[in-house]
This record gives sequence, structure tokens and C-alpha cells, in this order.
Amino acid sequence: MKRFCSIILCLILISLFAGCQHGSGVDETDRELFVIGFSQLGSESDWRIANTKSMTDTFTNDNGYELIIQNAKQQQDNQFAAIRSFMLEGVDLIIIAPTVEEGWENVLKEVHDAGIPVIIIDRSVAVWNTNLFLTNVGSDFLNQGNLAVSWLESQPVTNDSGRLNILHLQGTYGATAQLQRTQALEEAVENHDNWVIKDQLYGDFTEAKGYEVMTEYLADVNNHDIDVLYSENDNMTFGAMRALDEAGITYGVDGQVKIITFDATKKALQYCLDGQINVCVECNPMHGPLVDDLIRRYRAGETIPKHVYVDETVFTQDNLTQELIDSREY
Ligand code: GYE
Repeated sequence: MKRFCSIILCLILISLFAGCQHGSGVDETDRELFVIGFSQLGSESDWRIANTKSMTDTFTNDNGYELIIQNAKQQQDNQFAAIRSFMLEGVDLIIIAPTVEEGWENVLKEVHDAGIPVIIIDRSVAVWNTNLFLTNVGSDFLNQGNLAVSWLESQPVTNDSGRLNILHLQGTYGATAQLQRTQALEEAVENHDNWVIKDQLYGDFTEAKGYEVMTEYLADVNNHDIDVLYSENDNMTFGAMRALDEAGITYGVDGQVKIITFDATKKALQYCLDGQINVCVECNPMHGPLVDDLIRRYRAGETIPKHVYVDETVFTQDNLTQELIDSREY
């Protein structure tokens, strides 16, 4: 009986020990993962989908991360709520792709006071105290706008009047991508006597809105004398192209309207190679690996740069090939 009891006791101890080991093993792994809360502003465009994918592909468990993403559906208030929930969860770091530039001071101050580092990606935040975030990884949107303008300057004016009527399709008001692409065009128009911004339409960076506002606009035949469409992203461009088709207005290399678009997603590049879009200014959404590198350097105690720009270029029929398009990730 005594022997039986000690066997039972041994078994209980072994299983308890095994249980403990298993339990602490799980905790260990959990603790090793660096937890990131990512407030993505929305899923309004192909660019955004590629951007989100770059982040989820990079911040994996295998790579040492746990990534919690919240989609704000283009509403800044949703971003505030997401950020506050990340704080409650006690994440190690917060990444924000901000909808608009203004309005971040308070929430970033709260995060700062809680001792959680913040990285801003894609667009920027206009805060007085730039210590509220570690770094801003994204595009030089003013440079993108200037690249588009330079391309237009290189084009002969085809209109008999010598005037260049530019229709301007704008993205989300107050977003860095909108503000700076607009700034480049408006400054260029001031410097060219024959360039005119015929009208500015609001497309909110979505294809549906681009199509809707263009259809409405083209319903009036007095609005058909457009020489250039300056569209602040590819998805609005796709919507606008549909509206132009329906209005019977030609566009592209052999058409009436020259199309300038931003992002250079695969679909837009294909249209460009096929001659339906004249120029695609690239906006690189592959932020994941860059941010990963910055986080590693930050955790190793290195000083990281306050602003990191991604590499970007301009595509026209002259430098595009089918091979290049097929090999693009986005
Ligand atoms: O151009 C557009 C997206 O902020 C760079 O947002 C981003 C812009 C991009 O919706 O497609």
C-alpha cells in the first residue's frame, strides 16, 4: 500500500512538473514576442491594401512580433479609439498611418505619457512637439507632385488656344498625400501663364467617389474641354476613366485628356503601358521591412532618423516593360 501511494505521489508530481514546464514554456514564447498595435487608416485603395500586406508580411510571429491591426475606415476618431485600446492592452509599440495631419497632439501625448513609443508611417502628423513620435516613414509627396509637374512641362501644348485646362481630382482633404500633391500643382499653375486649374473635384482617394464626381461633372458638356487630368491616386483615376468612357471622351497617349496619376500600382502601370494613362508617379507602399529595421535599431539603443523616405520614380510608356509590371509586388 505504501509503495502504491508513493507511485501515485510520484505520478502526481511528474504531471505537475510537466504542466508547469508546459505553462512556463507558453508564457516564455509570449513574452518574447514584441507586441505592436497598428492603426491602419483604412482600405480605400489598392495602395493601402499593398501597404497593409507589407506590414502583415513583415510583423509575423516568426519574425518575433505580434501585430494587432485595427482598420479605421478613414475616420480619425476610429484611430483615436484604436490607439487607446492598444494602450490598455499594454502593447510595446504603436504604429499609426494617420488619415489627416491635424488633431494628433492630445492622443500622442497620452501615449507618450504611458511610455509607449510611436512610429508614424505613410502620411505625416502636424504636431508641435515632434518628440511625440520616434520617426516618420513614408513618401516625399511634394517631390511626387513636382515629378508630375516636370513631366507635364516636358509635353507640347496641343490645345489650339495654347491654354492647358487641368482637371484636378483630389484625395482626402488634410492628408499629407493630398496637401503636398495639390501644393505642387497649384505652385506650378502660378508659374505657367497658360496652365489653368479648370476645377477641383473631391474623390477621397476611392474609385467609387472618383467615378461619382467625374460622372456628375461630365454630365455638363461645358465641362468637356479638359486637356489634363491630375488625379491624386490610381483608384480615383480608374473611376474617372470609366466616367470619361461613358461621356465619350478619349484619354491617354492618343486621346484628348492626358492622364497623370499617383501610386503606380500594377493595374495603373498596365494602363500606362497600353497607352491609356500617360504617366504614373510611383508611391511605394512597402513600408514593412523599413519599419522592422528601424524598430530593431531602436531596440538596440541606436538613434534612428526622424524622417525616412522611400525610393520612388516615374513611369511612362518609355520606361515600362511587361516584364517589369509582372514582377511588381503591388
Ligand atoms: O496615394 C492613396 C492612398 O497616403 C500614400 O493614400 C497614401 C495615399 C495613396 O489612399 O492611394
